[in-house]
Amino acid sequence: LYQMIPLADDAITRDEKALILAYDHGLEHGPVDFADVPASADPETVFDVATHDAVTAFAVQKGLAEAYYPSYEDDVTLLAKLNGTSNLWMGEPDSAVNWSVENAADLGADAIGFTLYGGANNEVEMAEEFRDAQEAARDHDMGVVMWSYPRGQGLKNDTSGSTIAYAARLGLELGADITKIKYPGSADAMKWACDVSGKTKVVMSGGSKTSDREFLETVETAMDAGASGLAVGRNVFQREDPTALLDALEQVIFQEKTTDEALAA
Ligand code: FBP
Repeated sequence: LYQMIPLADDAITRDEKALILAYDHGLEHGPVDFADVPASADPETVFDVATHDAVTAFAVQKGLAEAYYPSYEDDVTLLAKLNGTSNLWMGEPDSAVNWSVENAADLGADAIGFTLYGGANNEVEMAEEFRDAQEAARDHDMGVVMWSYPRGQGLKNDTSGSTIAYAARLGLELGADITKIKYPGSADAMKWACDVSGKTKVVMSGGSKTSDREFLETVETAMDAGASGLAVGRNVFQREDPTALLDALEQVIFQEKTTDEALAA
């Protein structure tokens, strides 16, 4: 008898696709990311944005989850970003593990997020920390999302096609359900990164803010190349009207509409 086996990432996807809203920038970049739209410094503003239908998961660090998630648990799917480091850190790329899987599960998180800086001097330690988190997440039936960002002394261009394909493959090799990669600059390079990811889904990282059209076109290209969605922060919360862009992203990611169709709607 055929039986549907639930995937670990079911809770953070819809129709096998994901739109992860990321809001760990206060740690990773500092308040400078909130300067253009000061309301975005208030976590409640962005938790409200995360209640949009298009958002399949909201990625935050522990402090925001503890303080704000209890008021939103019926409307927001929590992705616990377990590690992260401030931009004040000037050493070799590394990421402190700020949050345990057990604590995240107690708070009601459906998935974990974990950064791996492949190629950094600390890659070995980070991979071992990822192992612990990945195995604990499996024990709690939580999805696993890897922020796979090769960087470090030896990696001058961390968005070349070969580096990004390697980043994508690391997610599959180490047991992520979803790997978040930077856009490697072309449809062909994105397709190769998706092709080498096997059953692990690939989502594109949003990056610094661009125009509506430019951003949607890149997302459309990534989706056509085989991506399963997007993990985006600044391109949403740095807009005066994040809802309008999420409406358009919903069409491009979940309804297979073109950028022109999404902008015309
Ligand atoms: P953006 O869409 O704003 O790029 O956010 C995605 C993200 O991965 C965040 O989770 C994280 O804070 C940030 O990018 C890290 O960016 P970087 O390390 O490249 O500066």
